[in-house]
Amino acid sequence: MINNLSELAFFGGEPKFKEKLFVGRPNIGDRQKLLERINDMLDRRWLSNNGAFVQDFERRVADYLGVKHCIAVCNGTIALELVIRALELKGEVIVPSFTFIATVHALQWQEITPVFCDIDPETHTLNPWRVESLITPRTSGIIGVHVWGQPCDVETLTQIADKCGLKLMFDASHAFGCSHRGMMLGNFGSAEVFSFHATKFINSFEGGAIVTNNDELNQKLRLMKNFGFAGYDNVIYLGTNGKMSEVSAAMGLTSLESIEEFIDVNRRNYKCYQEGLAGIPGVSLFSIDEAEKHNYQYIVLEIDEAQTQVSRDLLVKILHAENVIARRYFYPGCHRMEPYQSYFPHAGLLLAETEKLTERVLTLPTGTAISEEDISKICQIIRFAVVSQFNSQEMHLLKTSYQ
Ligand code: T4K
Repeated sequence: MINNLSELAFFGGEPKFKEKLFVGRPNIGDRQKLLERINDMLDRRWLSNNGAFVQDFERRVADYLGVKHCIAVCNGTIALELVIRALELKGEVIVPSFTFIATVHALQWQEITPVFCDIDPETHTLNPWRVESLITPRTSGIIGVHVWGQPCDVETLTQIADKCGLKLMFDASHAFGCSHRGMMLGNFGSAEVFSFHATKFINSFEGGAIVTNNDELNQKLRLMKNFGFAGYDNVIYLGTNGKMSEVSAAMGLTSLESIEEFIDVNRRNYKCYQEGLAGIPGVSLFSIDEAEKHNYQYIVLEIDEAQTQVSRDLLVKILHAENVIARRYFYPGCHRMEPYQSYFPHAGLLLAETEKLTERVLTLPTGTAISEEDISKICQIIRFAVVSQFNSQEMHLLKTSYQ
């Protein structure tokens, strides 16, 4: 329990945590099993290029999602780039600004113009009605992002794409293990992309996957991720090196085998946060539809400064001082980062909800590295910071201190 302002680390108290608590601390899974796999891989001397672990990982991911094909790759960014190229997107592609920068870079890297679309403030995903208003003769596709594992409005986006002859793909980097109307994400659009980066729900150190129910696209992507080779000495596409290594697949398989445990821990953490934050004015926890499958991988808060008195940014400072390394995903929005800010300096005018959200949102640590006790302490810090009403001198100190 915190009773006095001087107990906050920001005002000179002992930090509530000795070690830093990070958002995105990796889940490890069965370490022994991983080491056995790595030994097996070394004994077999097969380290990359569509090895046995990669093939097994692809099969198991596809089975888990109920999707026809899974193509494992070296990271989520390359996965996005490969799908964009394989679908022959060009000209303009509609994409949210409220996403990790990789979604947008994957377009610009191929000299395709990202057209930033606003989001629905409830779901944090593309607002389909706004999508429609941005379509021009140069538009070739739409990329939806299931941010926090929250499904996009896939039905409306599919209708719009079909009606206007556009390609539709999804960045499902956050959404492994999540469903929409009973169907696993991974089954929508022409293809969906996952990230298995260390910070993700399922990780392969670095890694990613493309999943699709389209046989032709699957064939094409398999060749494109391996330089375009269609057999020894025969290149038939412009390809790249997108291959997943065997050691990554070994971690991916081990991670996948612990998926139920990870979900249980994340769900427990989510419930603890729900309880610990209940009733704090102006602090709301992003809600998860419990009727669907979910990975509970992100603990997302929205801070309404009009009610909390402390802004999101001051709260982040207070938490960091306590060694709780909360993050402002996805501040300030891709449209305010380079090169997009210079290319489209007025993009924000059409992104009112994105701009509001990037000022309000913060994510907190969860996963297997966090205990219920940790969460209870984090919630106490937030509650105290909001209800204690700083005087003007304290507020000045908070505002002017270096973070
Ligand atoms: N699309 C979306 C919607 C994405 O969110 C991402 C990635 C992608 C596409 C691209 O997928 P990849 O190409 O990455 O596969 C992190 C991750 O690096 C990034 O993968 C992720 N999204 C994004 C949401 O978060 P940063 O810049 O915040 O990373 P960083 O280094 O600050 O690490 C995040 C936290 O994790 C830190 O607080 C420390 C902790 N951490 C990190 C690593 C790597 C650990 O505790 N252990 C670790 O090994 O981007």
